[in-house]
Amino acid sequence: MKTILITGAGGGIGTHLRRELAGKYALRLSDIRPLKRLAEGERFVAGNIAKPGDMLRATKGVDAIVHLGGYSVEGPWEDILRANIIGCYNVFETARLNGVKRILFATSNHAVGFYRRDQMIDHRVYIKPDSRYGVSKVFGEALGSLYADKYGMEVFCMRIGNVNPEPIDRRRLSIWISPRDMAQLVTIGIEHAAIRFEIVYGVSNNRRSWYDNSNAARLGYRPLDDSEAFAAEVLAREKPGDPRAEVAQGGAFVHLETVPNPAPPPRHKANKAPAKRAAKAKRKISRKGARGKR
Ligand code: 15L
Repeated sequence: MKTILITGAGGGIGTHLRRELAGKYALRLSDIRPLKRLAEGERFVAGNIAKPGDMLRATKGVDAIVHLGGYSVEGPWEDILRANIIGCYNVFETARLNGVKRILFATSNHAVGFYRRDQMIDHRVYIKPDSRYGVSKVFGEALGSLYADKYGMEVFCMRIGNVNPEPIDRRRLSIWISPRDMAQLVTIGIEHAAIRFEIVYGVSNNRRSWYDNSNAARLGYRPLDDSEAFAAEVLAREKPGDPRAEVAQGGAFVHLETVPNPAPPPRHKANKAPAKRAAKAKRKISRKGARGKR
């Protein structure tokens, strides 16, 4: 049985994959936060992707890596730099040092989110990131390309839409991927014999899709689900959004500076300073206020 390392295994996609891939692979789960309640066939390795030493330990002796770890939405540059640029580099570089050939990289629809919704795009279009987050995903794709060409690694980049048991809004009707379709795509990424460097879209067989996912189909991907089954319900509760977001495939990522992160990483030390300064200033003001009252 192959041993597969999943980075960021505690996040939403990791949690679905653990369930879907159980029994097929020995799963080595890595995350910055401890994972409790491991199932049979799972092993936890604590690891911060921003620390090369942690990743050197985590990637040792595995057959493939599913790299999900990182900052998963638009947010502060320092966080994205640390998790998605430095962290991504650490994963590829330590995999190379440990002789792990195959990496499945969780890139995102936000690498091309500035394409319009009325455009059909395939895996060969020029990148059009919609956010700093999207730029970081493009970095990972470029790094994968370099490691494939220069070091002979086998890199499978999945531009994932939104993994969820059900699509949650109009935009996600076009980019939704069910957990079982996600697991099918990941299995292809692990098992396909002829992968050198590939970009595929991580989406189900959605009627409303704006992706030509023929590269995934060529590799054998046959998604079982279609968001259309949920469309009436989703559209009935949809409220009009910002017009810029409504036009772009990436939605609100094209105009927001931060998108709420469902699983925020611990704050970096450098980012604590402004918060500390703000707290100090607040204490000073309240002391002044108290003095003023006397
Ligand atoms: C992503 O890339 C994010 O990781 C995920 O949290 C969602 O925001 C998703 O895109 C999306 O576009 O819905």
